Amino acid sequence: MAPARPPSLLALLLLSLLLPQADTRSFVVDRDHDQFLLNGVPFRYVSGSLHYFRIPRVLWADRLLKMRMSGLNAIQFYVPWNYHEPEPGVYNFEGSRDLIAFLNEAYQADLLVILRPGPYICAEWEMGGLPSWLLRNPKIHLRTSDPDFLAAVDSWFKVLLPKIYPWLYHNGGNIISVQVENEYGSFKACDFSYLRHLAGLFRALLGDKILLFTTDGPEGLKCGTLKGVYTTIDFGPADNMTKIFNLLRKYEPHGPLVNSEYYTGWLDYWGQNHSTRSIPSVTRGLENMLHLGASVNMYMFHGGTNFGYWNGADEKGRFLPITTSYDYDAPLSEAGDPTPKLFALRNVISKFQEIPLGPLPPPSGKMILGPLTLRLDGSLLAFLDFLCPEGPIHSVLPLSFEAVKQDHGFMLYRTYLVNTYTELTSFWVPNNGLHDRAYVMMNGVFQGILERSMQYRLLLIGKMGDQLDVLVENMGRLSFGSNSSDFKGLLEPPLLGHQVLTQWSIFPLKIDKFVKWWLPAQSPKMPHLPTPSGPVFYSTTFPIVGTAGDTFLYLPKWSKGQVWINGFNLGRYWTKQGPQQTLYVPRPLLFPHGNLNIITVLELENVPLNPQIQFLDRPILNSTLHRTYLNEPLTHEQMELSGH
Ligand code: 6DJ
Repeated sequence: MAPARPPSLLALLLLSLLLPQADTRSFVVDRDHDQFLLNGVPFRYVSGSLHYFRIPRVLWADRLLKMRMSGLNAIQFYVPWNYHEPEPGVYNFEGSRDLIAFLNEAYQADLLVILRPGPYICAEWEMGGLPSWLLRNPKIHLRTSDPDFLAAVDSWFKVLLPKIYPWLYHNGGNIISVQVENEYGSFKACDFSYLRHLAGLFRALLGDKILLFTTDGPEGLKCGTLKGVYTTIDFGPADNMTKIFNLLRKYEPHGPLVNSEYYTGWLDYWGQNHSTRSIPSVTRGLENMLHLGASVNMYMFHGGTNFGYWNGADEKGRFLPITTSYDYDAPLSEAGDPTPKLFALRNVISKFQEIPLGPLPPPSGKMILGPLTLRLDGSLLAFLDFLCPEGPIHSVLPLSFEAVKQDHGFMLYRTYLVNTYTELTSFWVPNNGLHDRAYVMMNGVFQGILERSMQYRLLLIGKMGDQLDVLVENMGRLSFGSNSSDFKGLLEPPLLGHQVLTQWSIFPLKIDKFVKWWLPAQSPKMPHLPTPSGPVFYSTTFPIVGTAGDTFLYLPKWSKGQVWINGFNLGRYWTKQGPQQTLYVPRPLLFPHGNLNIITVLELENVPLNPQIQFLDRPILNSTLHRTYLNEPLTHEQMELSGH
């Protein structure tokens, strides 16, 4: 690897004029006294995680202020590589991807920064933050010293790290430490030359002064730690703190104890119960660690939202995609409201360090609207020419998303039957080769779904020449639990009876572009579709009288799909599966004062008889109940269920 070019003297001079005096600033480990020193003075951080990529940019300052007012003196966050390098060599640091603006806002809020640039971040984020274009080379070994992986990592970090260099604490910025990889010890490869390569790269691009560290769970310390890189650990309130810190001491005998991820809550999977962590358990654990003098980062302090297609997934015996909400039962709710957990934690923190004077901003105003009736725009198949204007790719065998450079979303696979099937014949994808969910149509008529990790088969009849369409949904690439790459699409040719289906036309769909361009008024009045409908677009326009507020979109009795507000992809809903029932709609997405807003829904399975939606003033994240709250106030029980 070529040595990095240091920033020019002029740049450093300008920087030292812009930022506070750099030469007195230092953040180091004091091994003699098991503590950190900030500018030579004993220091401990009480930090919280939030992810700028899960929060609309206009709300960053609000969340940061609330975190500072909660008594935190630092924040910790990841940098997702796939969010910033959408194509090899193409970088995006604009708008909600403006990492430097975020660092600056943290600076304004008087918060230090613990930075976690990966390259792998886990975080329940699509592919753990790695760009899916890496998989265009199907042989690549992610998170190892495979030269192809390292070359991509090196060129990314040669763009990213010089940007953050001026923001290092000793250069006058707010970044006090930088994490190398993420829970690497939990990954089976255990490739020390990869970890060493990363540490070397960080040193070359960031210099010798910055504190580098690793984070692992107790079982990951063996493969996740590296000499010369400070070892920290992660664990939650239910874990045995004494035992785990004693174990940490075997790897890092001297220096401050650090829990880099103290879990205030936990993530949610579709189809499982909503996760919570009780306030007493979380506060007790924090108090114990602060008593020991440990530095702590709370994961998450504010969770945010997996907008668009950005959710990750885990593999635990089966494929488990993460919900759109990343509320995490965190102290600051998904909508950025202080919760009782926040006040309880702030109270604990106040026993150990000063809390800034002044009140915490109150919860944001919430908006109730609707019910609104949506109008059918048409079935997805009817829009194929718009969704895939370049036309299909032809291939004897189906190709993966990665092979045709479709990163996210949906692809349609089409073939025509070469035989006639008069009796019900099973249709399926062998070897779990469907990633992740398929919506099957014969001559445009919806036949049902197939799903990854499930032994589903559909029973079809059809005659020679009939058109078979398989719409495949990528439900988010694995972020944890698998040691192999998560390709998407039809990874094996489907079978109809004993017949291997070949001769495919593959349509990569640009649905987000289409939604931005398509106006609901363009659709003529459409007749009702048969039920279940299969993939269909519904939409409507609606004005907001006066100002807009944060709100929660509820799609009662809708099944599963994707939803956009004013062209912004809010994410996936899966009312039928739960536990999440509402989608957070941040107020900046809405047009106030009588202007028209557009909502577009892609329902994948079945539209309710009454195709209505409603905007609620509270989230429902913990229910799979198939009842409608339309026009009714929530019952006491439902309020409790939704954490209110
Ligand atoms: O570093 C990880 C976080 O990004 C640690 N962690 C969190 C986030 O993903 S699940 C939730 C997880 N690690 C997987 C191992 C859990 C036992």
